[in-house]
Amino acid sequence: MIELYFWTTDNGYKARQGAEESGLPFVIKPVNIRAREQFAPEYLKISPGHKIPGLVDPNGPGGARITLCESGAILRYLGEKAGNGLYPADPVARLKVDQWLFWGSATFTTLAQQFGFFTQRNPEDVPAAKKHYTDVLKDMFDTLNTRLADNEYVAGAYSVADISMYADTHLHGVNNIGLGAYPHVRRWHDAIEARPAVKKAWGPY
Ligand SMILES: N[C@@H](CCC(=O)N[C@@H](CS)C(=O)NCC(=O)O)C(=O)O
Repeated sequence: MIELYFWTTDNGYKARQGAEESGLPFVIKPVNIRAREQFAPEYLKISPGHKIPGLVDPNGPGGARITLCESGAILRYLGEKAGNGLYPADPVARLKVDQWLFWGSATFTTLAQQFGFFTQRNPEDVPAAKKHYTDVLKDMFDTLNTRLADNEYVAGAYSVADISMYADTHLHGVNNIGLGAYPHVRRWHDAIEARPAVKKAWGPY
C-alpha cells in the first residue's frame, strides 16, 4: 500500500488531499517536523532535503518500489496513477495543469510560506518583510482571481493544480488576508472545501 509521510502543514495537506482524491489505498505515516523526525536517516532516504511530504509506493511503475518527495511531484504521480482526470491524459490539457501546478508549488506556496513566517512565526518584528510578503500574497491572489474569473478551476476541470494552491489559500487567504477582494478565489475555495475527499484530507487521521 502507498505510504504517505505527512505532517499538518500546507504541503502535507496538499499531498494528503491528492491521496484522498486519487481514491487509491494509502496509509499515513506521521513525521513530526516540530520534533525533527524529518532528519531520521531512514526518512532522508525518501526526502534528502528533510522535508515533508514524502511518499513510498511498493507497487510503482513496472511494479517497482518508488520513493518521492516534493508535493508537486507527489500530486502528479498520484493523479497519473489514479487515472481519474486529476492529472489529465490529454497532452494539451496536461500542459495547462503543469503550468499551474508549477506556479502553485514553486511560486505561490513558496512565497506564501514567507508571508506565514514573517507575519506569524518570526519572534522578531520585521515590518518591511511583513509588508513585502503581504503585498506579494495579495498580488498572487489577484492573479488567481483573474484566472478564476473565466475558468471554473485553474486549468479548466478540477485537477492537481488546484490542489497545489488550495492549502495556502485556505490557511492564509481565508484566515489572514481575507478573500473579500477576491470573489472568484472565494467561490473556487468554497467549492473545493465542500468536496468529501477534501473534508477527509483536512480531518483527523
Ligand atoms: N517544495 C517542497 C516544500 C516542502 C516543505 O517546505 N516542507 C516543510 C513543511 S511545509 C518541511 O518539511 N520543513 C521541515 C524542514 O525543513 O526541516 C514541497 O512542495 O514539498
